[in-house]
Amino acid sequence: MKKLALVDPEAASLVEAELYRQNKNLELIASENFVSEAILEAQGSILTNKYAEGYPGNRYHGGCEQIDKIEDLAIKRACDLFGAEHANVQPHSGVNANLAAYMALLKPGETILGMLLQHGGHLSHGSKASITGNYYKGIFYGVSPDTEMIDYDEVEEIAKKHRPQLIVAGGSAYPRTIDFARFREIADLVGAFFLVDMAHIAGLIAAGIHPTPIPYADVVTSTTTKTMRGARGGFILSKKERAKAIDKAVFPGTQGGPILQNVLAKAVTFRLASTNTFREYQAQVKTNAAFLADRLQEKGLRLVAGGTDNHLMLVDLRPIGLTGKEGEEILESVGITVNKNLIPFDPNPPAVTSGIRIGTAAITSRGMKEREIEEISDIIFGSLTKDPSLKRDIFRKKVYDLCQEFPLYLDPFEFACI
Ligand code: DSN
Repeated sequence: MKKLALVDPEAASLVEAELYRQNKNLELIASENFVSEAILEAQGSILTNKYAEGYPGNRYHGGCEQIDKIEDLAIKRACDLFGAEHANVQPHSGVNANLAAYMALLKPGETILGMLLQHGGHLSHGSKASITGNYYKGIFYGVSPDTEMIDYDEVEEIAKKHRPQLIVAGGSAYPRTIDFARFREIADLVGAFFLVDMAHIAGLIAAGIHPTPIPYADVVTSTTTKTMRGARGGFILSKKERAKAIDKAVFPGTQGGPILQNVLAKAVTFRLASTNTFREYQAQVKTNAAFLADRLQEKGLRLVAGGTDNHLMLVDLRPIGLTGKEGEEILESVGITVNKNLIPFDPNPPAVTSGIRIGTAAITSRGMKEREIEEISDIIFGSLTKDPSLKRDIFRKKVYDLCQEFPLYLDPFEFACI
């Protein structure tokens, strides 16, 4: 940041302040993580100077010799890591990856059967609030009111009734394992394509800790952030037969030139994700999530779907008389960052909600394990009350001390990612 501080001290001081915030707070937002310094370096590299519309060997700009090698490297590493036949590493984000995949598979106005946003799905799976629900017709499945898990028989019933052209699995707040094989059977029954958006669980899948969707899905979309702990951006995996349509739908269909510094950072992300260190890290993410879920339940908090199989959990705050918004604000006041989140059958609107979503990917990157999780569960449970006599500064100090013990970005070679 030395150059930035010289050229634009105001901007540099905001980055410094954000680094301080990241360092001194416990990050429990399930979609966030701390990337290695290698990723930061790649994303800040001189590749930002280049335009390269098109694909390796077939560009609309000159001077792409090195760029082609970099994109080929990212593609090969993505295919090797996930066992896919084709990868497109150009989508600027997960939503862009989904948009391009829909464009490759569907005609405007055709029907997408996705998971209800309120039950753990994602805006880009056909919600009316997103272009995906306006350009295509979104219909939805949810979770069972009894188990709060996906009811596959209900998915089958809805699919048979509405005959969608595409079924989407995956989401942003579903704590249980997804049965991709069953989804494939349902898609085959009604002649639909099957797409898996694995953005949240991609790291677990890369490490072999969550079943892979690759043998079952026509197309798999993802980001390289979240559990992947890498570049800001998206990617699409598919069988060879869909490669041409997917590539055309990304460029020129929905994007212009790729963000090449991020393509480079994606290549680095896939390399890091193929190491034993990464597999151990993912195992600890899952262990930490299960441990935290158990501790919170032992203390009496209600978890949606009874717990977690992955990196995230949803806590229903209604039994302790709080809304999700209040829970998020209270935890923020003691230095814990989470997000308010709708829970299945939530009576509150999205700006209020009845739940909070908690994930363990970021704190595990800092090196925290069961001992720290035990303390974090005490802090969360102890803070979550409206009682004005509560001494929040005591919890704030505990969070601060924990963060001091696991500093961020002080020594690139010590930081747990390499
Ligand atoms: N949907 C956002 C989240 O999970 O936080 C990002 O994909």
